[in-house]
Amino acid sequence: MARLALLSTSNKTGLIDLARSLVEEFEFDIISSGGTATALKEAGIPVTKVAEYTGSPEILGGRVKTLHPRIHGGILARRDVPEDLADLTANQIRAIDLVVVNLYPFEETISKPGVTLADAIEQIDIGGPAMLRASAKNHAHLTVLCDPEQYNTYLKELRENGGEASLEFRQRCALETFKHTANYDRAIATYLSSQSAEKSALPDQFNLSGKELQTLRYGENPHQAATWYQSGSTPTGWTTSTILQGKELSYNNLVDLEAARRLIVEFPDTPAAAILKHTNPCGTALGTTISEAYQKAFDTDSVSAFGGIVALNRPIDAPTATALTQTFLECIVAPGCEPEAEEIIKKKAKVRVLILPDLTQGPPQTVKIIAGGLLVQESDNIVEETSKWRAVTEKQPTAGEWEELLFAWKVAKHVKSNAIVVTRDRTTIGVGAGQMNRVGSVKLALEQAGDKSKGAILASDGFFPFDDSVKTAAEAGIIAIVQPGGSMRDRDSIEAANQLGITMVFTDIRHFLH
Ligand code: 93A
Repeated sequence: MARLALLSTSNKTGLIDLARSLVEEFEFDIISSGGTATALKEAGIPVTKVAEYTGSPEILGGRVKTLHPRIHGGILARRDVPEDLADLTANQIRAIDLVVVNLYPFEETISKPGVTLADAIEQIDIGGPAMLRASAKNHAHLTVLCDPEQYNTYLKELRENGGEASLEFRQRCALETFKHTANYDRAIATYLSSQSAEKSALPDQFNLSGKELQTLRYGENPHQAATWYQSGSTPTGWTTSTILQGKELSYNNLVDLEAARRLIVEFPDTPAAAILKHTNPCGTALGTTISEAYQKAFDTDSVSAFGGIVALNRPIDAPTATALTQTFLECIVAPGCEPEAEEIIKKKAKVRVLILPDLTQGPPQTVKIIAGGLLVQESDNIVEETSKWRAVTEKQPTAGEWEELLFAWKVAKHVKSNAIVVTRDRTTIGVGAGQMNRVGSVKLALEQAGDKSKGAILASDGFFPFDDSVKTAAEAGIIAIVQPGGSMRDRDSIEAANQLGITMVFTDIRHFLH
């Protein structure tokens, strides 16, 4: 007996060609729900209506079309279980070999302006997902297709395998199908929760849309598989970026790019450049032009800049492009790129260049996963205001020093704790990151700054537990310090600063970053 295919599709794209091949090339019989059967008949393809096959008419205005034991029995029967086969025979049910369903267009419907709740509810497909899930469950015995894009691959599979779809192929289709029905239900749940006063516990950004943006080559290390998903229902942030050129983006690239983006948006009013390695800035600077800012950032630590991630808050112009091509970089992100600059960077074909027109679009929350839970916190988006800071030493900062302190403080916020940043002329000259004791980070930052630390400014993301950091800073010639304050021994640090002629400011806010 010929094999049986069940076709029930809302989106009729590719339907006729598929059905014609099924009938003419592979000798399938076809059964279809009302609208699909009509479309096939009009194209001259032999088809039996589901209602004729089951003997039950479509009822409730189409709400019940395929929900029938002759359909679901034909899908779910295990062909290697005699009792199942006996049930089929006893109930005059034919085993179904192929199920092709695509669902009522729920998401399209709710995206239309003025859609009512009643319209949306009518577009919740019940029979379609039931057939898809049943078929995917029984993929050991049949093939399920849920998207017109799969039709040609399926026909190719039959042609290459003597008219049969391999188990591996059927497994892949089953997986696709469960992802598809899961997304479909998620879209319904998201929509309904948006309609009710009771919002879902997790914000929309934690709803993986299920849209795989990219299978990444690997994760943090080559033995870790990784995928980039879109979060939330609409594309935002990096999902909206354009890739101008370069090698494929990696997991680490994306993590670094995000850290770079967060840092660079601290400086909206002035051309600014940051170079990051392993999410820490090895150079950050402001300039009168973007190329000046980049050069200053690069000069902070030209050794670490090798293989770095660069973020610029102004479009790349020709002079900046020329400077960028002088060293090996992994990635560059900017809000734009002038055509001349594009030509220059092309010479370094491997460097990834991303255009992100709106660098400020960041997640409102961040998340960490721990065993058995998610830790969700607000992003560290506090607006820094020097007017709220307290100068706690006899020496008070000059107007210029206030600005420099603010610059250093904003950079320190984006350095892994314990973070110490030494700056002058709105340029980092030393960065101490991720040390387990604060004075260790102070020493690292000052060592990097070398002679340039004389007359420079130092920022600390957390308070000084002892006066040792102040003393070490003074020895190196630091003239002003910004730190949160709040230690039991603040007095010791303030006294040391007074004795050593250093200015110190408390922000009363700390910026741990782990
Ligand atoms: O209203 S339903 O949930 N009830 C059903 O029994 C049913 N069976 C198939 N929707 C149902 N379908 C869906 O109808 C399919 O998922 C497909 O989207 C659509 C195809 O209908 P037609 O063949 O009449 O165009």
